[in-house]
Amino acid sequence: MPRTALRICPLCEATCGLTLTIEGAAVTGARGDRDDIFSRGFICPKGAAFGALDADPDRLRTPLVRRDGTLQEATWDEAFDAIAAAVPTLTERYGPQCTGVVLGNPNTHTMAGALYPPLLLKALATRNLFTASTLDQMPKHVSSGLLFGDPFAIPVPDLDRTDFLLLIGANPVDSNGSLCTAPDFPGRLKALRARGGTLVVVDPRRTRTARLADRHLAPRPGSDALLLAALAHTLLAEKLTDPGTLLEHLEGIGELTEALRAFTPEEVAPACDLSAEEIRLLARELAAAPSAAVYGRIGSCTVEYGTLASWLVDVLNILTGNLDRPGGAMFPLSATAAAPRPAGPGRGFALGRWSSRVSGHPEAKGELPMAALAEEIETPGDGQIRVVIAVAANPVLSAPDGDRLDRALSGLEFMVSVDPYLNETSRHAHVVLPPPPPAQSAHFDFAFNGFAVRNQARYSPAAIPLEAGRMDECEIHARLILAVSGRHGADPRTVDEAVIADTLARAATDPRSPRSGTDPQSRVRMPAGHDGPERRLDMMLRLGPYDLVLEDLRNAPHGVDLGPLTARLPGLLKTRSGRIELLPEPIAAELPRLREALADRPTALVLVGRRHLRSNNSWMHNVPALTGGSNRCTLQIHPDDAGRLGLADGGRARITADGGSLEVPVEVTDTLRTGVVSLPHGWGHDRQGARLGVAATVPGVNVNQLLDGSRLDPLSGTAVLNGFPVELTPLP
Ligand SMILES: Nc1nc2c(c(=O)[nH]1)N[C@H]1C(S)=C(S)[C@@H](COP(=O)(O)OP(=O)(O)OC[C@H]3O[C@@H](n4cnc5c(=O)[nH]c(N)nc54)[C@H](O)[C@@H]3O)O[C@H]1N2
Ligand SMILES: Nc1nc2c(c(=O)[nH]1)N[C@H]1C(S)=C(S)[C@@H](COP(=O)(O)OP(=O)(O)OC[C@H]3O[C@@H](n4cnc5c(=O)[nH]c(N)nc54)[C@H](O)[C@@H]3O)O[C@H]1N2
Ligand code: SF4
Ligand SMILES: [Mo]
Repeated sequence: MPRTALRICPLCEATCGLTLTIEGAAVTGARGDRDDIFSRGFICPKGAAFGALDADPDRLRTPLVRRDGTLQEATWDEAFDAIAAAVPTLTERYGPQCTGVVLGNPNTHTMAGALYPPLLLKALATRNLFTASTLDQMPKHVSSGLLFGDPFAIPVPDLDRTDFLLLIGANPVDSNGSLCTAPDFPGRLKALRARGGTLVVVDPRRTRTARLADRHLAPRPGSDALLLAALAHTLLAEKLTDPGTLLEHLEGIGELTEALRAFTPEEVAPACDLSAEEIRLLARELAAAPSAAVYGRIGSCTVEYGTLASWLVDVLNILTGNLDRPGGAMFPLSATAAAPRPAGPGRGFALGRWSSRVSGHPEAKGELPMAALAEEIETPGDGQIRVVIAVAANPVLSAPDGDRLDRALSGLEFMVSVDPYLNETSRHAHVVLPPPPPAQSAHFDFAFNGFAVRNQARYSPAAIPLEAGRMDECEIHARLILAVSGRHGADPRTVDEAVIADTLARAATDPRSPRSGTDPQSRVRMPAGHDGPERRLDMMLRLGPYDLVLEDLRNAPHGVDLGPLTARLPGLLKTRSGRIELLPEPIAAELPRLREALADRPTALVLVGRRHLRSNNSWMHNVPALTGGSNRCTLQIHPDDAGRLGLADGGRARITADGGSLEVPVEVTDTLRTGVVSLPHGWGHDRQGARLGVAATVPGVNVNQLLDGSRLDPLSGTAVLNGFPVELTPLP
């Protein structure tokens, strides 16, 4: 008899509630859970393929251990024995900085990825942390750190109440949203239009999102910081600013006005390839809207001035008085966040507290640029990385110059991958530790609830019991931490219990914590749960702002609605001044570089990426239900450019940039503006030694091979993945 079970979908940031159909130990169907308090039945093709993804025969079932040069199936004990025999010896020999930790995107989609990596870093005592953030949203963390003193204080558009939404470099109709968790993002955009609101999309491609908009601007890629600076300039020059109650929390508005003086619409227009009139009009509309939110994503982050653009997005929200008010850009408050504290000065946010060894890149939020990982492994000397622990990461395809990283990883003395697949990256590991498929894992969105357009909390216990021979990913992480730190064989629960004891002790004695002084017998201090991760979740809920316990979530399988977003200023500010620092010093120091960019003009051809609804970065090309159709690795080009270059639809071309060249199939389409071509990322599944049977049949090419890793947004260390120059030649 089939049964059903609820499971939050971990396949993108929308966190839809799914109803899984389960027969025996297999997921045979998935539909949207109509009673889910947040997603209300929405599902996309990826969620619908949950069962196929769960059952992918290429998923590893047992650990792999390298013996005589080849990866062979092994028991869990053998795998952790191998790690315990290697890592402590190497760190003793070379010092703790010989280890590097690489964290990929799915860590934000698992409980294990939220709870254990900080402990792993502490156990290794290394500063060599590389994550997908420096291929993604690090500019936003840096701008929030500088403006608000907290890199995680990222405001989200109050989608369901706003009157005006300006989307910059985001395509939520295909991506389903990012740094803005909103199941059925497309439906919410349509609802905005239906209630008389306005949607403006800024994107060099006429995306499916742009097609929903009232207005679509298609500027030259990489020019958003200039456009946003001109919008802010216009608000200030035309006295259209209205910060309202924010004013008392602002520092530096006079300095900001001065710093943006050069960025008039007339000055930026040629560099953006827009008209000064349309820029002025947009500024006036933004100011006139009863409520408005500006939101930027990948196309505003992984570009040359990513941190400046991310900062200006919130400068606009502040100047128009839309930050922290309903219908504007608001700060969510998740159920596992620390309970709000009284306002006051904080510790502030510092950049560049240390630098990378080889190129001297400043750290940001404790991370070094992923684009610098290969050189840190390859370059001999004190502090050379010789051991890599990669968790849910495939940088060989996701980061610039995968061929170089490929060579670098193959020269490591030891590598561990926690990954369900033997893929382009994990094939270099000495030990691969495979987590179970999602249906066998419990789920709670520690990360995405903090970016959700409505405050809510939902918990999914594992839908299917762990298959024999499987190990829960939380236990894998706990055992890994023990194995690398000389505590191999200890009970993995001790890892969680140490965190619980430590956190409760700190909460009780922290004078600014609203939970300080609670007596040891109070309900706040008595976490419960079936295992370590559940107990930690329960503890965080108890210490959190809503006075919830895990049992409350168990009793509400479709979720607990915690209401619309509410104002959080000034309590959340952690700057040294205790105010919003509008023109932080590192930003001011970057503005001269942006002034020089006023002289930039459209060049012959630049490349941008794109995402396909039925795909996700590098790891979903192995599921037949999600492949084929329009989900192809083609080079899209405007008909005018194709004609000029002698390229035909369905033909082939050679594309060349700084880092290398590739042969690509050509797709002619007028959805791009002229001067811009688009190639998606996550492809290039043609390397030996991977075990991705379906993906290998249609491998595509790795767009990141066009990059050499030297183009970075300097403040955040984020790779420039969009808007770099390329050349094209036809192939017979
Ligand atoms: N050119 C270009 N490059 C890009 C981008 C772009 O837009 N253009 N986008 C960038 C962005 S935004 C990102 S986030 C990065 C992503 O970069 P990565 O995180 O390196 O890439 P993913 O493809 O998400 O790979 C995730 C890995 O996690 C594994 N995995 C899947 N599920 C689980 C799980 O439950 N547990 C564990 N332990 N592992 C799991 C997969 O098998 C895969 O190996 O790529 C970046 N690269
Ligand atoms: N289906 C699907 N969903 C996903 C993913 C996926 O791979 N597939 N990946 C997930 C991840 S890891 C992330 S980070 C999110 C990303 O979520 P989004 O940011 O919404 O996704 P993208 O499709 O990368 O949208 C970026 C847009 O920026 C445009 N762009 C490029 N350069 C510029 C520029 O210089 N200026 C402007 N204004 N626009 C520019 C591109 O044309 C593109 O349409 O999506 C997540 N969801
Ligand atoms: S939109 Fe995202 S969370 Fe929702 S079903 Fe699709 S992949 Fe899953
Ligand atoms: Mo991402």
